[in-house]
Amino acid sequence: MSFFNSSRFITLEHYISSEKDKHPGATGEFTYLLHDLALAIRIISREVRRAGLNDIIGMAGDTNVHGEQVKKLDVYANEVIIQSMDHGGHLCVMASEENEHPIPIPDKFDKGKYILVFDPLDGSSNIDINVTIGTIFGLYKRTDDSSDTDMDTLTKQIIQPGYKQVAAGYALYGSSTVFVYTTGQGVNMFTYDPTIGEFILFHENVKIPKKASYYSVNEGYYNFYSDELKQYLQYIKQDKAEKDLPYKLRYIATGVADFHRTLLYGGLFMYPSDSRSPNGKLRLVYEANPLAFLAEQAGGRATDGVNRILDIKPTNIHQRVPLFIGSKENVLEVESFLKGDLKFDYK
Ligand code: P6P
Repeated sequence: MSFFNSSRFITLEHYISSEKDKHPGATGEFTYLLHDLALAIRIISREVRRAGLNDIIGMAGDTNVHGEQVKKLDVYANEVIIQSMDHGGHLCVMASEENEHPIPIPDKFDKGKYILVFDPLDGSSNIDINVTIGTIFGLYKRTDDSSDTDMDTLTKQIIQPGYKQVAAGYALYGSSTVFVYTTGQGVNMFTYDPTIGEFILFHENVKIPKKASYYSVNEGYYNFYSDELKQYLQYIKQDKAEKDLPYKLRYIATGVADFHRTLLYGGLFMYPSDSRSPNGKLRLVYEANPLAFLAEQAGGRATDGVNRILDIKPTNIHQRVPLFIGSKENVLEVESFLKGDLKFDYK
């Protein structure tokens, strides 16, 4: 199945610039910001691809041949993004999965009107087995012109509901490096060609299938799920070809990779709450909200099982949220079981 639907060689920079024209009054600041972010992703991609090699060339233990402190890849990715984005003059604050508190812009740099939230390396538990990992980001405009930089003020700037995002996207470090983003004008996908150092458009205005027979969840936690969710999981395992059942299970355990497959093939990716984790595991601000913006832009749906993810008002930067995301009909189907409208007597 080919998703290539662009017959022109268009680079990410060219596409971002051309999109600027679709935003009346766009200052171009946004264009520079995405350009800087794309640079950070190129640098992270290079290091991800060398990760195994780094161990061989003497980055054993926690120091390399130069006696330098070796950083874990997710710590390295975090620093690359911060150091690529803090001096462009476009941001007033950042928030990262790796930093407990907001990341202020150093006084020596100009500040701008945007706020960047990100998970620098999602799926880092998969790094050592060479399984796809990724970077997730969301972008907001500041809510007021306060120049205060105390942590409470900066936190208030960050914890906006997801529908306020002006852009969101992710990079996927898999068999190739892919960059996917939206500015509210649809979802576009680019593949990185390291031989020319450019991201090339390969799928424009991505639309998720309305429904598909794929589901993605960690079935290992089945016994901790609600009975309503168990009914759903048993229902989709039935041998009923006329209802496109059973669904096929796919689970990478890198959320952004499970989402990417769901965006292209359709179906449902979920990380539900369970009896041990009442709010699930995924983070609202820098994981669920960016993916939810992309899903809706591609014609899909994203909820916590009841509420639209993008409408949830965060109470803190790192709060967790249950996530059901993917094809609209697949998400509505699981929601019908969760609220008891659909039942399946599997006992
Ligand atoms: P589990 C990766 O560690 C992550 O945060 C997400 O990317 C992924 O969806 C989830 O955890 C996997 O968690 O409990 O299935 O191992």
